[in-house]
Amino acid sequence: MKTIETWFYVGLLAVILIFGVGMYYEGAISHASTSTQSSSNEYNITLVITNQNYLSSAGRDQPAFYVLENGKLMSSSQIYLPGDSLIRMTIINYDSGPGSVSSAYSKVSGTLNNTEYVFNNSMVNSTAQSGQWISSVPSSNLSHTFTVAQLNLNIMIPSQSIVVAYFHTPASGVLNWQCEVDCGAGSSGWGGAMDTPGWMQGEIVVD
Ligand SMILES: [Cu+2]
Repeated sequence: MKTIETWFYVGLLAVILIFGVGMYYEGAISHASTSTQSSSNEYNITLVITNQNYLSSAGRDQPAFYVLENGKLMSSSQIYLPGDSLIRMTIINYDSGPGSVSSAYSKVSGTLNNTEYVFNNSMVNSTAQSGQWISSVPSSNLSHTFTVAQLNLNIMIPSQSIVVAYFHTPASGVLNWQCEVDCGAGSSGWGGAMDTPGWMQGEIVVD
């Protein structure tokens, strides 16, 4: 009786060990291979850029970023993201270009492999799924950027396109986002939307 009981517990321990190690390996493999796919703490957010927004301080139409939430366009003056997470950001841009950007922001940075996926370039309403990974957008086709200096994050947005980019958030904090393309009002292009929160700049609240 005693021996049978001992063997039972030895067997149980073996099952737990084998199963546990197997699960650990499976977890490690799926974590490594899904860095561009879904993972448990991946968070999806979609931004939309439109170009027919009347801004009184500019006296004319200006482009603006919105956060798409439950089918509604919400203000981008404060964008909420979870901390310590892989963010999958989709940006749907109905605006055209081109605009100029300083050389500091002429490449995609701060994203997975310093790249971003662009599809439907110049065909924002197309449902075609083909696209490509890119590391920069030529200024002749650049419309806006979504730039967060504190994260060295620079997502470049071509005219009338859909962009998908992956990046990680810090544990917590309040960051500033800014478009770095001179798409606003005034002689410099840095007035109007460019210096108005919820248009071409704002905060990212990470917690
Ligand atoms: Cu812009």
